[in-house]
Amino acid sequence: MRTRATRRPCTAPCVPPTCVLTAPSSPTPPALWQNTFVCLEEACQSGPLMCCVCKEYGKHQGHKHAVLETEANQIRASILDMAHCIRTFTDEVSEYSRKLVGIVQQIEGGEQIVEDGVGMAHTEHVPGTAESARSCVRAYFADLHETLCRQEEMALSVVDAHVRERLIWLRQQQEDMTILLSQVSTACLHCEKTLQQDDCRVVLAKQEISCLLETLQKQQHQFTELADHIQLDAGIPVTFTKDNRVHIGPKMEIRVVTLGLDGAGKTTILFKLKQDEFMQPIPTIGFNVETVEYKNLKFTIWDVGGKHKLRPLWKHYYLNTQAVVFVIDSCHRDRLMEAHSELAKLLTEKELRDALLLIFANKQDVPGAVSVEEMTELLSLHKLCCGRSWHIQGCDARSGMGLHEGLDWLSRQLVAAGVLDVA
Ligand code: G3D
Ligand code: MG
Repeated sequence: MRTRATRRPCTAPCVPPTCVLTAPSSPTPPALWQNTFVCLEEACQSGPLMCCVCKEYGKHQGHKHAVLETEANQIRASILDMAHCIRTFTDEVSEYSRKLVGIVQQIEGGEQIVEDGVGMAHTEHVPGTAESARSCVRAYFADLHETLCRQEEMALSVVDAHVRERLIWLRQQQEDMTILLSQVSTACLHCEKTLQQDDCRVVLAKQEISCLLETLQKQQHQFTELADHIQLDAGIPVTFTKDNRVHIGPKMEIRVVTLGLDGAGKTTILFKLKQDEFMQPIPTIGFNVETVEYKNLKFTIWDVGGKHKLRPLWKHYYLNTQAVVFVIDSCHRDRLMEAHSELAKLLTEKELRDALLLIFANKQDVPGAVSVEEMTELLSLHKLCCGRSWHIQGCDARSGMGLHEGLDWLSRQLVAAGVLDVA
């Protein structure tokens, strides 16, 4: 398909043709006889023509003057001198105006004549940049809409599966209770019958009755235990994660891995969060794992040993990890660069691409500890963590100062809406 020159209606202001200044070809008309001189006084420039009479007696008496023809020729020469500049200036303005017309056409788009394979010309609509930008916005939101619809379907299927399982369980319980009730009433009938019988028969039924009563007692015990453990509640607590997944249940489970150099305070943080009391940690050889419940979150925290030899093992804990807690010893300035290089390595790991990063600047209780601001600067954290969700929190693992603030940040990043209990 060949494209011919585009013809669109011109919407730009009309550009005047380039003016051409040339010296007059015909002789200049003669001046009126009395104006033979030109006054050169500054004050007379609004009416500079003078005649012989003015020069001798009139208002120009004693003023400097020049011959009219000479002065006029000088002015003509200076106009012609300017001609080149004026031509360039006019060309530049015209070129700029043409460009403006072109840009407006490119933004608005329009009709274009094209030739098809057999040489037939027809007009075709060429989209302008405005239309392309609108299409780009539409495509973006269509994509978003599609993703949201898919996420909504997935979330609904999670709710449906939860409801289905719950109803199956409840109906099973209903059936069990019906069976239990019928067993109890059969036993009651049997006991009632025995009560009506003569002494001999009552005595003969003793073993059977005690067996029956024992079974009933066992069943009652089992029922009480079950009833104590199960909360009969029609509520369906729903939580949304920031990536639009739905979680059903009072606590949302989050997998977190705690990393950092040996001695940074990882284990102390874990113990403090778990027991809310300081326990003297022993150097971690493998890992510690604890579940810490905080607000509507249930963190499964993996505390992995930070000694040099153990660091290659860190990667085994990355899978499905939603957050990394990186602990730095703020009072060990000479190990900051080592911490920086481990953190930098960590951030290149593919499996941790979407993981949140919470940095604990630990041991803030120690005098002379590096402050959060200084650490951010020293480790170039803005540059290092660019493009990911990260936060640095000062803390003191021994007293627990700052730990909950860190977990609060994690919870804010993970949960889009609090637990919405649909009761
Ligand atoms: P790790 O698990 O990262 O290797 P640990 O680190 O939790 O084993 O802690 C290493 C040492 O630092 C421990 O002291 C611990 O008590 C101490 N520590 C941890 N957090 C803090 C803190 O916030 N402030 C202070 N002052 N000390 C802290 P020991 O003496 O057992 O080596
Ligand atoms: Mg440890």
